[in-house]
Amino acid sequence: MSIRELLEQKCCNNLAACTNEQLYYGLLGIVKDLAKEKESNKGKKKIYYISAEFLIGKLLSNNLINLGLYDEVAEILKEYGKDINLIEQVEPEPSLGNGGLGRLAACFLDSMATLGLNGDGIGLNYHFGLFLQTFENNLQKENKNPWIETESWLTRTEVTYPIQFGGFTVQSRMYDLEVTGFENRTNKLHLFDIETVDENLVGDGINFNKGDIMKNLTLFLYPDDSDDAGRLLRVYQQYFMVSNAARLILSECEAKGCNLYDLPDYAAIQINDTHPSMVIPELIRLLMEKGIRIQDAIDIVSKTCAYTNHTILAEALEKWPMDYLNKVVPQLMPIIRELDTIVKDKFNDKSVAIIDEENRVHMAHMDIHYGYSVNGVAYLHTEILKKNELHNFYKIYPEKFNNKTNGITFRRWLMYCNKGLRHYLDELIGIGWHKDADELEKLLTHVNDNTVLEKLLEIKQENKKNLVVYLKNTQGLEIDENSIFDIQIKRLHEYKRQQMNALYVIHKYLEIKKGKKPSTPITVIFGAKAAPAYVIAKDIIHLILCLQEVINQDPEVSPYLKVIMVENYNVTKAEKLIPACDISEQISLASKEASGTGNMKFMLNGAVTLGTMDGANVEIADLVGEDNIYIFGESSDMVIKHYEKADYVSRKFYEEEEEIKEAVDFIISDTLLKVGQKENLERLYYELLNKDWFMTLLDYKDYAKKKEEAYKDYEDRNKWAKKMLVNIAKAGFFSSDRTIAEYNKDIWKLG
Ligand code: 26Q
Repeated sequence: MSIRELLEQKCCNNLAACTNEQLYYGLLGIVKDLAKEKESNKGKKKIYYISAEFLIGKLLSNNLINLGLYDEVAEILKEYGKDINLIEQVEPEPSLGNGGLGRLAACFLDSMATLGLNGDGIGLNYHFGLFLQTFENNLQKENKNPWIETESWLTRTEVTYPIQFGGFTVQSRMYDLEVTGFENRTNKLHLFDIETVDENLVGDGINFNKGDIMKNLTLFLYPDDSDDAGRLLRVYQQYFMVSNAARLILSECEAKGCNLYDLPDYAAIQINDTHPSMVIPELIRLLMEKGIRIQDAIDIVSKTCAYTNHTILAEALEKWPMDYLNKVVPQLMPIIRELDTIVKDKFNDKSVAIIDEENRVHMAHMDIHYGYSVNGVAYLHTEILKKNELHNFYKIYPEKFNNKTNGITFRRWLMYCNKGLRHYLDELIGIGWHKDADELEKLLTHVNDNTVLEKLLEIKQENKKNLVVYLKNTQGLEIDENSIFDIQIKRLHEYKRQQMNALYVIHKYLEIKKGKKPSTPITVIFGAKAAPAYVIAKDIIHLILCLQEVINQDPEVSPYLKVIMVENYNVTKAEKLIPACDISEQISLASKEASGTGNMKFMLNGAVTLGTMDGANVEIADLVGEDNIYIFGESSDMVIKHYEKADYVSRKFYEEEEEIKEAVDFIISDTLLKVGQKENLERLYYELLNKDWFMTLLDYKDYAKKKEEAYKDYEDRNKWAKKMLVNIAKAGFFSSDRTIAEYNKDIWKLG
């Protein structure tokens, strides 16, 4: 049946009379069926990517593109006066992740299917995912964020397992999502759930009774924060995820006739950060239940599991108290103790123990000892792991350590979100880059071609116009399409230093007030969610919202400078912001951002990076060369030394630099206190002055200088367009197809 006939059959007979809802749900059904037709479970060995987060974003358009149907469907709908852009608005966004790590997992699934690899994802079916953010009185408010509807991309399966916790058992159920590859096979994302979850448990905002596991196990994605409340629930979630995963993996392998001693020939398990680490003892336990001796079970599992590290922030490296584990998973304790004893017998080094002197279980340590591969996510990050954070492990197992620089799927982050650029590239350099991202380099032959440069500027302008309309419609914000769009969108964290960007905004505001006006107007755009319990992060959001109110409403200033805080920043909003960006802010304190992936998305869409030598910025700088990036700030080596010597004193910078003092003082000025809360602003002020753990004031001056340089260069449109072109041309390296090909070649080794 043709797509047109399918649409008529599934949506309503007269397409012109269909509502966008009818069209969306009709398309959902059609696409699900077509995706399933390409399902394949071929191949002896399978890679299982286990992750607590899969930030997949909306799926309709993405699946249409991957199935090669997007243009055809859009065209048919247009004939009937329907706009696919409005139809896709009907789809709720599943926010099953916090940020980078979750979005990376989603890009990886896309690339595995695109490369034709036999690889599935395994995770949890959170009913509300990450909270929905609203702003009230210039403060962040959290609300629940439902996404599961009667008709959705999820398919209920008949797979269920009894999962045992200390004192009670729950019955799981597996739901599947189709993962379409670009012009290739369909893989699956398996999300586990329980049927007793009670969505009515949620009261005001996102508060709920954390004690009733039967009712709340998969209610929420537990947010990335460091408070103690709910940590126990997180352990329940993690064990539930990995026990289901382990059972599924063993049953699939056995169904293929695998002798369990040969498990590593049938399965590779990638542990995405430490959240799924309990899969190691759980697999050992299940193998022992099947009659395999513990030493053999350990040996089998150690050849099957591989671990990816995504952070060097100590507070994010999971260490679970034995008390927690004794309560939640008593059946794992003898195994974890045995794994620890083997390590302690072998190595006389406390720093590599699994169970430490405070009776906490170090999940990463278990992964490194009992996995066959350990990887970081960008060159610098892996080097820091080897030289500093995990040095003692590197000395023991140098052969296990490897780097896999992150990547992004170009289907979503260029072909879909920037159709203007996509079509122009197709015209100019052909469509080879769709399958081989390195072909983007063909653009370089046009670097001195003014027609091409003009066209790139034109596409960017069009994207900026679209964003202006979008922000007007969604948040009632007025911005000047001819201003510089300077954008920082990512989770709110002190190490990412949104506060440094805000200090510059204050500086600029004060300058304009004094009569020094920028020759090109500037729009500084932020988008960020703060973990609900992360006090200072929420104070930084408060500061930005107060600045937005003061600056945008000041007629003296707003023609030259505007501040925008996008509400509820998520994948859908990123898809609109990134193509419209001129300057990409990647300003983390060097050594702290493992990789970053937003930086890659911006570059691919022709934004120029303003950043520190951190994470994958290092590789971006290397690829584009110093003329096409703005690098500032202290090096990671120096930063690490400052921490070692504990010699950074923020107050010194405040006292010695007038510009810094003025900006910091403004946080508690009458102007801001008029629109803001004293408590929040004062707390932030004192934090910057007395602690500033992520060294904002250290890098501020260099940051401001580089930013001014970028603003000035922007005015030479031709020169700027060349920078855009080089950034696009050199982005091929950051295709997640390249990353996944490397994982497969070095770690998974599927045929
Ligand atoms: C840990 C313990 C308790 C509660 C929450 C957590 C937790 C949750 C989420 C810890 C970390 C995360 C997420 C981390 C993350 O997103 N890391 C990012 O991973 C990206 C993909 O590799 C990198 O590009 C980013 O640099 C890194 O910050």
